[in-house]
Amino acid sequence: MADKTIVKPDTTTKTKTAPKTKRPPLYKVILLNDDYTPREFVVLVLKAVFRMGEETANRVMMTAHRRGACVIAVYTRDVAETKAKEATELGKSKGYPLFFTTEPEE
Ligand code: TYC
Repeated sequence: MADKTIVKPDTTTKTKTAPKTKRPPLYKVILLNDDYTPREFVVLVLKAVFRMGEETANRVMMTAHRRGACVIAVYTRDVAETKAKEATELGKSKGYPLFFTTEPEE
């Protein structure tokens, strides 16, 4: 006798997980104002460590000078911390209290 079993198509849904291209969390490097570091020196450090042009470096320095702090750039944690440390060390080597800090981006 012929097999009359009805085979229903499999209609179960499979949830496809989109392949995740994970981006690493980013960290802001922040320049803090102080009363002692010469403006020209801050500009020099911004150009050397953060590869800014004269104009951008000047604008960033003046923003920190007027407002107390200025976000400079965002990088992966490692790069942000290394650059902040490097820039702070440059000031320290000249006896200036120039300070760069890092903070995770929301
Ligand atoms: N406020 C400093 C001055 O008047 C200049 C300065 C600007 C220092 C920005 C730090 O992040 C800074 N000499």
